[in-house]
Amino acid sequence: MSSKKPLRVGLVGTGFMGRTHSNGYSQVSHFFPELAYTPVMQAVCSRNAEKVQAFADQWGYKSIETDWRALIARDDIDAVDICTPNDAHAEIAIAAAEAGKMVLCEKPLARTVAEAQKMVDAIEKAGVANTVWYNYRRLPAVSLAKQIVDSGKLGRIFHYRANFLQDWTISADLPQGGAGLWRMDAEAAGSGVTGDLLAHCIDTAMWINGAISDVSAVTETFVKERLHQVTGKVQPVGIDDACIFHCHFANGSLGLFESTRYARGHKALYTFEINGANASIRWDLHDLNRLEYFDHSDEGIVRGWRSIHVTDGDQPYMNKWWVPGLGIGYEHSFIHQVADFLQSLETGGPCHPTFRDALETQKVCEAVLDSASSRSWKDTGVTSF
Ligand code: 4PW
Repeated sequence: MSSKKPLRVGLVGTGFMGRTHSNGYSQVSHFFPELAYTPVMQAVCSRNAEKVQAFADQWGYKSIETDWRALIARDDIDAVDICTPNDAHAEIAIAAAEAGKMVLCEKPLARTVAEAQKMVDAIEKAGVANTVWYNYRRLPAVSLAKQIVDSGKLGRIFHYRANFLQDWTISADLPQGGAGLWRMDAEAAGSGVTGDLLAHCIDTAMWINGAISDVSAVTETFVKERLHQVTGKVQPVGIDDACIFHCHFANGSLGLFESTRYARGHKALYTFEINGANASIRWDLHDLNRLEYFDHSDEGIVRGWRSIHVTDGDQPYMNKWWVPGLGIGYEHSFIHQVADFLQSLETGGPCHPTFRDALETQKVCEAVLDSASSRSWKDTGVTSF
């Protein structure tokens, strides 16, 4: 019998993110044994009983539900974890908060700022623990980038640039909507690459470099009509296939962001680079344990880009894993988020990004889309982060 306090989790959604979160719950106590809480995979919920049972069997959930309302009504669930398509986030999160459950929500928090604001209001009124799964913050090399910037080593920051490039929607034969393709459907997703991919870049950027004040954007939808899997009709495509924006950060630096699902050859290339007066940093998801660092104060004969293999025990999260030199992967960012959430229950502090933090990211996303449609600069309304 474990002496740990149980956190009984009810997961809603059994797709790609349902798997990453379930892996996080399964692994966390093996690698963070000092935590007072341990997740208990109490129930998983999805509409199809056969599929959800198979998921429960595969991942070790104790029970299933086919209606999220029934899951929320259970008194043996402490935390509801939302891994559904984006159009269900608000309704489930608000109902869960009103029922006094802790809420963990996949990114982006919502489809719009209005929806996100209602979620924040419900969460804060209920006073329940909450977090949003902007997982890339918790890769050791990305955390180290923040640590280095916070230390002041870069000096005044001039530039922040980020890309998130994919190529999976180039075929005009790819349908939109329905299972596996809800990201292609504006009604379900809220937006295309802006909410799906740039939201990650914006969260990381504001975490490391502070608030984004105003934006100027261009978006494009390269394939204008696609078969909709649910209606069976060929319908206009409402999502942005690509988005490029530039911006001012509140600290005076300039930002440049690009995301597309039409960059042939790129599957999930998330990169960022930060240039300061004294030093620069760059990172690439395809080599996620490595942080590149250039320090102008290095002695001239050895000055150049250093390639830091972020596997040392002194570096963020790494003392939890193997021995120096051995890397970890994408899935570990979710394990770290579970660990940090459990830790926050112990300390009573927030687990960032909270719903309120994610609302600020949503404001930037919405300003980006408004800027592109109005062809004008837009203030984000974000003043601090
Ligand atoms: O959240 C994003 C997803 O919707 C992910 O980080 C990468 O892009 C992988 O899948 C999509």
